[in-house]
Amino acid sequence: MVRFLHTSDWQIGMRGGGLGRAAPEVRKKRLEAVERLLEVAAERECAFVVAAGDLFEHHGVDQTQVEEVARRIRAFPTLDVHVVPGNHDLPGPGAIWNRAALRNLPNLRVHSKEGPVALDGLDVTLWPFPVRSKHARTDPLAAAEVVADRPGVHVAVAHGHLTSVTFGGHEVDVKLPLDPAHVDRCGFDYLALGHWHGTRVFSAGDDAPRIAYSGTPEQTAYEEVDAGQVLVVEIDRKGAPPALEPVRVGALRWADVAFRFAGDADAARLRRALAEAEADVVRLTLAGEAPASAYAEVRDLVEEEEARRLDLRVREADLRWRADEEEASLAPLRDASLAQVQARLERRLAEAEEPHDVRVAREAARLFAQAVREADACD
Ligand SMILES: [Mn+2]
Repeated sequence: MVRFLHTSDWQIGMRGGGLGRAAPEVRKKRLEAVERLLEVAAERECAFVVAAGDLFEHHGVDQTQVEEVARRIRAFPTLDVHVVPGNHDLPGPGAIWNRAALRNLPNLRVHSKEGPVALDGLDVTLWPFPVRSKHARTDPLAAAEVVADRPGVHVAVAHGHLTSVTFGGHEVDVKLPLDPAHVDRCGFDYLALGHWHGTRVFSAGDDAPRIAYSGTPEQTAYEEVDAGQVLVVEIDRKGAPPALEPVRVGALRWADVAFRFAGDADAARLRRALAEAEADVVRLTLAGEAPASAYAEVRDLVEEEEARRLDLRVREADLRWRADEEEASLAPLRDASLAQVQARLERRLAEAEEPHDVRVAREAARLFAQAVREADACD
């Protein structure tokens, strides 16, 4: 029996990642997830770790981050980490893998060439298929040898898109085809994949779960499903169906909250919906037609949420604020200069398109109307 841990896509060293002020914390969480996955491997007595590419975002990753990764791998000296580079961390001159901090790690083995790797003391052969070019359009598995009649467990490791599955628009410019049919053709016991960030398991011809994406250990985007995990893989003997156990190692919780304004008490309903979203990073999509009278409460609520979450994104392109007669508009004003200001504010509101501009224009109109009413009351 052999048990090992399958991981990929650590994505260490992201630049902005579209996360704004949350970026430093997300970077820290990714390093912690690496530590946690190594702990899981040790606790489950995994014989080794396979890491199927994109462990680093790019070759220019900050030296501190690289050393933080190296320090964590070094802390588990009896656990060999077998890396097969992906499209973000290609091998070659100038590659991140050439940094001394990584090169000097005795238990980190970077496989930048194809060809069998027999693992010492184990009845296991690894078949790495590193990415050589981001633009590769040929399937490296097509040239893979048949191992069906060779003794021992054979584990292939690759990075790219399974040609049998359509996932959506992720990295559409990157063509890294992998045909799962080669698993049957060659007789691999397991194909460990990287590139997709959610855990996905596929059956081979014998209905056994022999093909899988482990997913990223720490979720990196809202679109990812079942991210934040690693796979503990157990194979009894050559040809036996692998047993796969997803283990959560990610710390950050992501949530997509969609809210449609539909009537009275909307602000209270929105408050409840947000309270129910137990997440560190929230994307709030507001849609529908909201009464202008709810504007201040919704704005306050969004500010509270921004303060209490690691990150909050508000999308409101499909949200319309219904002009509230008493709040935002006024009867025609007798004072010529006030009427001029009023006309300008209304024009600005009518012309605003960007959500931010609409918000500013609405707030200005509301404050103006309030000021005029207050002045009237004093007269
Ligand atoms: Mn990739």
